[in-house]
Amino acid sequence: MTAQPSRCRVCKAPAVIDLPRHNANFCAEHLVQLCSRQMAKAIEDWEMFTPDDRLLVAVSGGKDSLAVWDMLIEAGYRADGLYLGLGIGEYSDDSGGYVRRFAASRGLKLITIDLRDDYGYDVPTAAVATRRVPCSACGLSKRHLFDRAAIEGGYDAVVTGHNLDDEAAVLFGNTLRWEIDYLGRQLPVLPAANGFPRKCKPLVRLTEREMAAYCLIRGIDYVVEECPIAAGNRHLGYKEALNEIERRSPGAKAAFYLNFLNKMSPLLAEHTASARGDVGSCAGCGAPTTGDVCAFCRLVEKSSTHEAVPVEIVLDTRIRR
Ligand code: Q46
Ligand code: ZN
Ligand code: ZN
Repeated sequence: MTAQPSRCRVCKAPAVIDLPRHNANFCAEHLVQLCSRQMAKAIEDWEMFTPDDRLLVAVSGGKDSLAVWDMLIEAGYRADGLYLGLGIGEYSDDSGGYVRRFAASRGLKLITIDLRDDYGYDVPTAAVATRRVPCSACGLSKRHLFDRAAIEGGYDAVVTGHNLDDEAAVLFGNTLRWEIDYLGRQLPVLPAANGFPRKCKPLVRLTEREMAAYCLIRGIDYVVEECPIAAGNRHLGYKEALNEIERRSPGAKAAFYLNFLNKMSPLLAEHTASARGDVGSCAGCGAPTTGDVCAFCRLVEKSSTHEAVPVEIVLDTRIRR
């Protein structure tokens, strides 16, 4: 007996992807439709933004951020891109190339900031200068510069490409340690407050695999390699663990995250609101901060005066750990 080719649930054409969590297969056209519908549902359910809003999409050159930018434009939203050059060797050079080519091919506006050119440091140097893991200085730089670009550019919201796998992995990590403050803030949309812009994650209902298929179908080229200094990152381990659970129980990952949002988040809201401290302005850059000088200005001061560190040194250090 020969196996029947799988068919699209909607139109019965040959399928390009099977999605066990939906217990269905889809052709290219209907997978793109499913992705758009899931994004629209997240935007609507969480009241992220409206077509009148001006959006700033943080694009890294990876599949998720390029896909969300593409989907927003296709859906008629006004969305510009923001690329931050992190100075992580060849990986950053390649990532920047994908972003620039994507923006140019679609005639989209792209804002570029480069840590080395504009602030005198890069992520490997900051990691050594602060004696912290690279992701710590990297994350701080991203948060600060995305917020600032959005406020200064008059954008209504910052959009990031975090997907269901990313959010479920973070939730898993925070739950393992019962990090109540982090859990309270783990929402697909954070409203503008205290000088910070609104932040939205329209892809939280879509998986990594679905986004990779979306990019393939839409002809979006993206950087496939992971960040070289992410190796050993705890989230990668959580993703693997969740993938194993998903393999045994399709749909478990989405249930874990989406039920958290529906059932647990409301219970944590009160705790989150009372945890907010007083916020003033940074003496250096004017950004909102609870101290005199914000963490980003302190990072710039420490890192820009440090001798430049090539990415290989940070890689070597990680391997020896
Ligand atoms: S935080 Fe860490 Fe990423 Fe920065 S250093 Fe690489 S892995 S790029 S999302
Ligand atoms: Zn179809
Ligand atoms: Zn500052």
